[in-house]
Amino acid sequence: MKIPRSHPRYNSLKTRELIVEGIRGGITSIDGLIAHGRGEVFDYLLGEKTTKSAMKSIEAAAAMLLTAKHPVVSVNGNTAALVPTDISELAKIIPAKLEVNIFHTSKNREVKIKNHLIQNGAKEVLLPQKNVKINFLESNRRYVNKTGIYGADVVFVPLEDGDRTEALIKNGKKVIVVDLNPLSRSAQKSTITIVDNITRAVQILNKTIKEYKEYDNDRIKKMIKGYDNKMVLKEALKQINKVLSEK
Ligand code: PTJ
Repeated sequence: MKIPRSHPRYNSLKTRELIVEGIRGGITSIDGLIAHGRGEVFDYLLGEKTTKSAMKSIEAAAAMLLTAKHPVVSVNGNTAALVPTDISELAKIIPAKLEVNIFHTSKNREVKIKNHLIQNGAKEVLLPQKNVKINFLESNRRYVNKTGIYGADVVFVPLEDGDRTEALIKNGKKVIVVDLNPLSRSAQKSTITIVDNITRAVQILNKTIKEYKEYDNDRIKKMIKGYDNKMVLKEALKQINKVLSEK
C-alpha cells in the first residue's frame, strides 16, 4: 500500500507495513501482528519517543555488550522484519554472534530470517540446533546454537516472550531486552530493559557503542555498576502517567 508522506501517522503506518511484508515474505509469524499492536499501544502511551530513562538503559546495554566475553544478538520474526540492517550492524560493531531464535516453531521461517539478515548486511547467522538446549524452558526457544546462545554470557533479546528471559537468567546469562511494555514479564525479569521501540532503540544503541569504544574499561564498568533496572522501569511507568495526565 502506498502511504502518503503527508499522513499524520506516516511513520507508524510504514512500520506496520514492514510487519505485514514480513508476514507475506515468510519472515514474521502471523502472531507478530498481535505483538506489534501491543507494542504500538505502549509506544503511544510513552509519547512515541526515546525517553531519558530508555537512554539510561541503552547506555548500560552498550557498556554491557562491549565488556561481554561472548555476547549474542538473538533475532525473531518481528525484529528481522523491522530492523534487519540495524540489528546486523549491531552484531558487527560489538562484535557479537547473530542467532535466530523464534517462539512459533518453523524451520522454514528460521532459514528465511537468516537469509533476510544476510541480504541486509549480516556476515554470519547461526540457527538453533535440535540437539542443543538451554535448561528451564519448554518452548521452541529452548533450542539454541552451541557456538551462540548456549555459551553466551550476555544475550540481547528484542521483543521477547517473558519465560525465555527468565530461563536465560537461570542459565547464568545476563539478558538485555527491548520491550515497550514496562510491565511485561521479560521487562521485569531482565538484567537491562530498554523500554523503547526497537525501530528507534537499535540505531541509538549502535551509535552509543561506537562512541563508548573510545572509553577506558573502568569508565565502562562504572556505568554497568551504577545502573538500576527497577528504577528505569518505575520511570517508564511515570512517563506513561505523565502522558496520560497531560491529555
Ligand atoms: O518470531 P517469533 O515466533 O519468535 O514471534 C515473535 C513474537 C514477537 C510474536 C513473540 O515473541 C511474541 O508473541 O511476543 P509477545 O509475548 O507478544 O511479546 C512481545 C513484546 O514486545 C510485547 O510486550 C510488546 O509490547 C513488545 N513490542 C512489540 N512491538 C515492539 C515491542 N517492543 C519494542 N519495539 C517494538 N516495535
